[in-house]
Amino acid sequence: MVLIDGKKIAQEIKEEVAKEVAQRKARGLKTPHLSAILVGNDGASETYVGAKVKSCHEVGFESSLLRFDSNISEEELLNEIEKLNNDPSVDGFIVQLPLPKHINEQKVIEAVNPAKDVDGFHPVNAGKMLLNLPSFLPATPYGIIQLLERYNIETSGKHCVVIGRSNIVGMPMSVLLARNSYPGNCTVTITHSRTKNLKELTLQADMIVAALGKAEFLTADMVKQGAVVIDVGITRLPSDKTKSGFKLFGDVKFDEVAPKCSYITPVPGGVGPMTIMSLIKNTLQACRNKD
Ligand code: BQF
Repeated sequence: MVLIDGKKIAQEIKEEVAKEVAQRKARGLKTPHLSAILVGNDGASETYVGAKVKSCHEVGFESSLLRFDSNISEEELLNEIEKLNNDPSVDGFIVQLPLPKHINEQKVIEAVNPAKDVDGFHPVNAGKMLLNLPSFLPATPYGIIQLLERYNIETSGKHCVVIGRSNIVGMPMSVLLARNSYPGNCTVTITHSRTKNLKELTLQADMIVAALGKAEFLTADMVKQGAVVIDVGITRLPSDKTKSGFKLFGDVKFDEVAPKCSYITPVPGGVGPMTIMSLIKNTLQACRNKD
C-alpha cells in the first residue's frame, strides 16, 4: 500500500510555482494577484481562506481578502464581484462558499468573469472542461488529477467508481477521468444517493473516488483488493483531543480500507492540500494568459 502524500506534493508544487513567480518578477512580468471574497465568519471558511492567503504569500503572489458581513445583500455582493472583474491588478478571484441562504450562489458564480474564475465554477469553464478545451479546472478534481499524475498511477482502461455527483467534485471528476488523455481513459461509473447496488459497483472498481460527504462511509467490505482509493471527504467534528478543537474525518474508513489498497489518500493531508495548489496554479495561469 502506498500512502499518497498530498501535503508533500502540494509543497513541491508550491516550490515550482514560487520559482516561476520569481522568474516573472526578474523579467518584469506581472506578479499574479489572487483576491478572495469571504462573507460572514463561518469557522471552516475562515480556515480555508486563511490557508489560501498564506499560500499566496509563500509563492510570492499578491493577495487580497475582502470580508463582508453575513447580512450583505446579494446586490451589494454582485457589485463587489463586478469591481474585481474590472480591476486589472486582480488576475483571479474566488467567492468562498457556502454563502448565506439569502444569496443565490448560482447567480454569484455566473457573475464572475470566466477569465478570472480560478475556482472553475462558471458554466463557461464547466462547458470548456466538458469539451476538452483549455479552462480553469475546479480545484478538487484538478488536485486529484495532479496526484494521479505525480504518482504515475495507471488510469487507462480502469474502472473508476465516483461516489457523489456534486457540481464541484463528483461531476467534474467523472468527466476528467473519462477524457481521452492521461490521467483519464477510465470507464467511469457515477453513483449517488439513488444508486441501488453501490457495493456491487465499488467491489468491481479499480479506483474509487469517495466524494459524498459522509464520514467513514466507505468500508473494507466495499473495496476490491489492490484498488486505488481517493478520499475527498472532510467532515469537521468537534474533538477535545486536538488543539484546534475539531477533528477531520474522510469519507473512507481509513484503518480498515488502507490494507486492501494499492494507493490511498489520507485525511487530512491527502486531497485537501492539493485543492489549494490547484487554485494557485489556476491563478498563475490566469496571469500568464495576460502576458
Ligand atoms: C488537509 C471545502 C467543503 C466546503 C467548502 C488541507 C483544505 C482542507 C483539508 C482546504 C474545502 C476543502 C476548501 C486539508 C479548501 C479543502 O490537510 O487535509 C486544505 O483548505 N480546502 C474550501 O475552500 O472550501 C470548502 C470543503
